[in-house]
Amino acid sequence: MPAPRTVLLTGAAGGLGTLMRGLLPAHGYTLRLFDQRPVEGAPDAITADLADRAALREAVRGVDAIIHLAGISLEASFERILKANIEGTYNLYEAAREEGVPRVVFASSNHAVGYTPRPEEGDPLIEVGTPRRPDTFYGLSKSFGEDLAQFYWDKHGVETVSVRIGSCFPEPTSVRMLSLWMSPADGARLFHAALTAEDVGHTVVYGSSANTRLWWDLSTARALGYAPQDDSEPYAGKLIAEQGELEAGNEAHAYLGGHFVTDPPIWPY
Ligand code: NAI
Ligand code: 15L
Repeated sequence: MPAPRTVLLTGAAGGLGTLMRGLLPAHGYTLRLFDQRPVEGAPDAITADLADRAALREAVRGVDAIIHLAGISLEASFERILKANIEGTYNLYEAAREEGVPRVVFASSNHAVGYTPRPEEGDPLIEVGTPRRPDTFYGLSKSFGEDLAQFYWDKHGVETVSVRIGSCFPEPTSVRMLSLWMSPADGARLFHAALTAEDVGHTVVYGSSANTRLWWDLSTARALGYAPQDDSEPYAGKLIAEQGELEAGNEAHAYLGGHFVTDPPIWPY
C-alpha cells in the first residue's frame, strides 16, 4: 500500500480529534475533517452525522485512509449507542468499502476489555488476545467495532488497525491513568504507525505511552513501528499524594476499566 497522505478524521471536533488535528500534519498528512458538530477554526470541515450515509460516502471519496474517532465516547443508553457507535461504524465501513478506501484506524477502547482484572505487581501484562469483557454498552460497541473491522478485512479486504486507547489527554489526571495514559504526541506516533505499516489485515493494539506502571502489552503496537517516547511517571508523585494508591478490594480499582465498571461517566450531549 502506498503511504497514505489524505486522511479522513471523523470526530474531529472532539478532544482527541482536536489534539490530532494539531499533531498529525507534522507527520505528513492532509486531513479532511468530519463531525456532527462544527469544528472550530475549520470552515471546510464536513458537518454531518454518522447516520447520514450519503454524506459519509462523499466524505470518504478519494481519501487514502480513515481515522475513525466519531461516536459516543462515554456510557449512554443502548439505543443511543446502537445508533451512533454500532450503526454509525457500520455506515462508515460501508462507505469505505463502496469507495475503495483501503485502510481504517478504529478508535477502540480499554473498555472493550474493561472487566479484565488489572494486573497486580508481578502479574503478566494483559495481551491483546485476552477475551473481550466490555464494562458498559459503550465498551460493548467497541467490541462490536473490532468484530466489524475483522469482518470487513476477511470479507471485503478493508484493512484496520483497532487501537484500544487507554486515556489520551494532555496529562494523566488519576492514579489509574498512570497505567493507561497515552500522551498526545505518542497518540500521533501510534496513529502514524497504524496508517503506514504494511499488511496489517486486522490488527488489534493497545494504545498508551511507555508507562512505568503499564498494565498491558504494547508488542503488537511496536510491531507496527510504534516507538513511544513518553512515560506518565513524572506525574505519579503528585497524583498518588492527592488520591492515594489503588486499593485492593475496591471494585472501582479492581478492573482495567476502573470506575466505568461501578459508576460510568454518562455522555452529556
Ligand atoms: P469526544 O467525545 O471528545 O469526541 C467524539 C466526537 O464524535 C465529538 O466531537 C462528537 O460530536 C462526535 N460524534 C459523536 N457522535 C457522532 C455522530 N453520530 N456523528 C458524527 N459525529 C459524532 O471523544 P474523544 O475523547 O475525542 O474520543 C475520540 C474517540 O476515541 C471516541 O471514539 C472514543 O470512544 C475513543 N477513545 C478515546 C479515549 C480517550 O482517552 N480520549 C480512550 C478510548 C477510546
Ligand atoms: C474511554 O474510552 C473514554 O472515551 C475516555 O473519555 C476516557 O474515559 C478513557 O476511556 C479512560 O478509560 O480513561
